[in-house]
Amino acid sequence: MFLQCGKFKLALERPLIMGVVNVTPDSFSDGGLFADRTRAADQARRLIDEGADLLDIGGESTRPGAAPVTLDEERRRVLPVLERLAGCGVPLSLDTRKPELMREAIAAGVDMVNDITALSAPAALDAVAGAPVAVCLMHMQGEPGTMQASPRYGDVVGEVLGFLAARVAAAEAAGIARDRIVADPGFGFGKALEHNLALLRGLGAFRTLGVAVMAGLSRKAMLGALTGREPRDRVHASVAAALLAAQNGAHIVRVHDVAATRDALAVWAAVMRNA
Ligand code: HH2
Repeated sequence: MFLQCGKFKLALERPLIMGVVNVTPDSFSDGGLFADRTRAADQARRLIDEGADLLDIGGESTRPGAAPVTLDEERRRVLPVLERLAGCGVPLSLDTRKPELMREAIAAGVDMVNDITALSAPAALDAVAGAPVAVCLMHMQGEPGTMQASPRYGDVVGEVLGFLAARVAAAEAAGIARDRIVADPGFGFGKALEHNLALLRGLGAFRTLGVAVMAGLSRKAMLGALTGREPRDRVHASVAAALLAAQNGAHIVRVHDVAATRDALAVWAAVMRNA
């Protein structure tokens, strides 16, 4: 199995590491650290040195309670960073829900569009369908501003899976082949701790979608709830969560701490090879 990702064709035989670079003043885990474009590009290169297989660049924080940013502001944050990273050797993903910015980033050479609203904005499918970019379709219940107020599910795995199956079908109908699609249950996006744990436990079910599966647990509030630690001190918990995600079927793990995740996955992969 492989993922067609712009200029790259990624083999999905071992879990891939997506390194996160937030070009934002307010992201929950690293807000403000890389808001400056030079710092963001330096951080991206550091993550590549640490072993990132791909990078996800974001210009809008979607942490619970975050306020939306305007198109102009988001563009001003991410496009110069994408330009600086052109030819960096790994695929570049843009984390955005704005179709106009998707088009501009594709024109600037981005390899993947990661959308927390699963390309549900009018014109989003059209914006990405004609280019060879990969797309990540993520599940979210509600909106970032209010999503953690009272998330409710009967059967969380079944409901998230049903939503993603419908979005994969919509993407295919728009002309996006399965080998370009990634599905992500959206840990922490309108989910209480028990929902996140059920999704991590049941991640294997998402393989039935027949597309690459991504999991993003890095430094999230659920790990704070389990350890009592602040976001920057959740590295160990994040590595454990990434390992469990890989064990349970994730093809791609989206993380802030690439070096630590890389080491843990190297041990896991060696054990699995000889199992
Ligand atoms: N999580 C965040 C943002 N984008 N995209 C996908 N596909 N999956 C995720 O789990 C996911 C995501 C939130 O993390 P982060 O980017 O570090 O924080 P913020 O939204 O505050 O910038």
